[in-house]
Amino acid sequence: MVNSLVESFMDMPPLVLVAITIASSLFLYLLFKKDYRGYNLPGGSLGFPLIGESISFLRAQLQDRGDQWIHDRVLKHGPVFKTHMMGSPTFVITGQPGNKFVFGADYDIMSAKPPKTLAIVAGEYSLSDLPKPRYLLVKQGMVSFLKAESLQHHVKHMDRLIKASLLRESKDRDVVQAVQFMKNLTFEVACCVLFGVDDEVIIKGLMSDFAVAFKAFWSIPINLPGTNYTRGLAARKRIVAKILPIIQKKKEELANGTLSPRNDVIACFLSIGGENVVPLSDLEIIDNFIFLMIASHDTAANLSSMMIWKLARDKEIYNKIREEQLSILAQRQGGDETLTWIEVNKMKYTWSVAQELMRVIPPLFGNFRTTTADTTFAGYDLPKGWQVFWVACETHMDKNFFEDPTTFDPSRFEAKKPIPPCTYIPFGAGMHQCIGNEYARVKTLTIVHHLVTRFEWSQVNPNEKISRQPLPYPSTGLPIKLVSKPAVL
Ligand code: HEM
Ligand SMILES: *[C@@H]1O[C@H](CO)[C@@H](O)[C@H](O)[C@H]1NC(C)=O
Ligand SMILES: *[C@@H]1O[C@H](CO)[C@@H](O)[C@H](O)[C@H]1NC(C)=O
Ligand SMILES: *[C@@H]1O[C@H](CO)[C@@H](O)[C@H](O)[C@H]1NC(C)=O
Ligand SMILES: CC(=O)N[C@H]1CO[C@H](CO)[C@@H](O)[C@@H]1O
Repeated sequence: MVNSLVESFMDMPPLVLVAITIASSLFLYLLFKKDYRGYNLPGGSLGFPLIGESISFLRAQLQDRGDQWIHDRVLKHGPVFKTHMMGSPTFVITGQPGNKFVFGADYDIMSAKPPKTLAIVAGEYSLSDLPKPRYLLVKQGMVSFLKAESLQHHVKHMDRLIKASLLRESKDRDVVQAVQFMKNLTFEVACCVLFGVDDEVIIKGLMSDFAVAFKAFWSIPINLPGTNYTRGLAARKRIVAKILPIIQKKKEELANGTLSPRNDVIACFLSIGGENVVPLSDLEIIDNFIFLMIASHDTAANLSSMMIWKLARDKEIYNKIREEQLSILAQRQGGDETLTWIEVNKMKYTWSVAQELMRVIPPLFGNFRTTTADTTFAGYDLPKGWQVFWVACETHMDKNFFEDPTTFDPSRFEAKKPIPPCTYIPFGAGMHQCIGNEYARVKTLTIVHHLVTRFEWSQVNPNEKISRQPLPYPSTGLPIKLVSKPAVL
């Protein structure tokens, strides 16, 4: 068949051959690229049809050259350029004006819908898939737990869990895989504190279900037995089956007054109501439970393990942090065995180290939006349906905003001069800005507090490489020797 086709090509007059070649490339062109004549698009390459520049970008990330990949194109094309990633034509928008544009865009211009695989595992009602009015309502439910006024009542609980977990881990193992340990700890704290689920058997079960579900996000959505995607869907079913009875129980406890409406995020969801407000359905609660678990898990666990990494390598910073933490203990007025909200807020230097770490190595490299209408930015046309990719590295490493940007200097966050808006964006900004930043701060500071005051640790592989895929990725999972030492006070 192929042979005869080739033979018949050979027989054709050259002019016909040329015509066929032109026609077929035109067909391919129309198939893969819509016609954007008349649009003033920025510079950049759409790469190969379908795969575009995805592979080149992912390879750069793996070699920890993601920042450079972006920067090379900014130098060539300016702060806005076009490319093709994850199956769609994409605008990469960088720089302060660009960040302001993306973070300021409302639903009529851009949606923050995640990739399809995430929507299927997290469910059709998860936060970023909701229409704006419902989005605002569900987010209000999350914020009523995550805002500082509520969160401060959970510091003791968080502190007890973290201290116990660190002590257990240091007793049980000679070498601790810090990345996995911080994931386990983050998950346990999220179940107990964020969601008010403290049954150990259920937590263990959820942990293994989520581990399978997390794998499905990066999978190709093909529903065949044995694929990560199909396993992810099955894991979602098991998660739903575990959470439904918990929701039911919380409903009863809220009704008979044994559960406070601010006890945890699920209680907050169940307490949403009022005039003209349709309460959240069980499915809406479950989908957003899963969504929050996804939004909070890797990012917060990453920050904690990166702090462990940084403090193991930089004795000067370690000593300053230890000094700050010990002085907090020294000022403690007897009695209290656990950290308090006031004490957490005194950990200014420790947090400035975490902030600087997130400047140099942001847990989230960037994120996608999709344009919902034709729009313009910086003189360029952005057609409807394109992806927009914002990235943190360009402004984080811009010497106009951060003097001597390659130097690790936590004091830039203690300076009186405020950081210009939309230049430091580890938590994003604007409407979709992270609402878990306070929770992440309290959790990270509590872990560091106990680590520096009660433990000593060192890296087993001091030369371990850290790349991105796309989160910061220590190549051997950051093994550490963790030993507890006698309490100082
Ligand atoms: C160090 C830890 C964390 C980092 C670096 C981080 C980073 C981010 C970033 C950059 C965004 C904005 C995404 C965008 O605009 O495209 C975001 C959104 C969000 N984060 Fe976080 N996050 C962290 C922890 C958490 C935690 C602990 C929670 C929940 C308890 C959480 C919940 C959310 C939610 C719900 C959104 C979506 C907000 C919206 O779309 O309105 N995050 N996060
Ligand atoms: C994390 O939790 C899993 C499941 O409970 C356990 O098998 C594993 O050993 C834990 N890893 C670390 C480093 O704590
Ligand atoms: C499933 O996920 C694992 C771990 O992320 C990965 O190594 C494996 O290649 C994936 N399998 C498929 C078929 O994508
Ligand atoms: C309230 O409801 C919960 C869940 O049904 C039940 O376990 C508990 O005993 C009830 N408490 C009171 C005081 O009625
Ligand atoms: C530093 C760190 O903890 N990196 C981890 C961040 O999360 C991803 C995804 O789970 C891991 O692969 C990294 O090792």
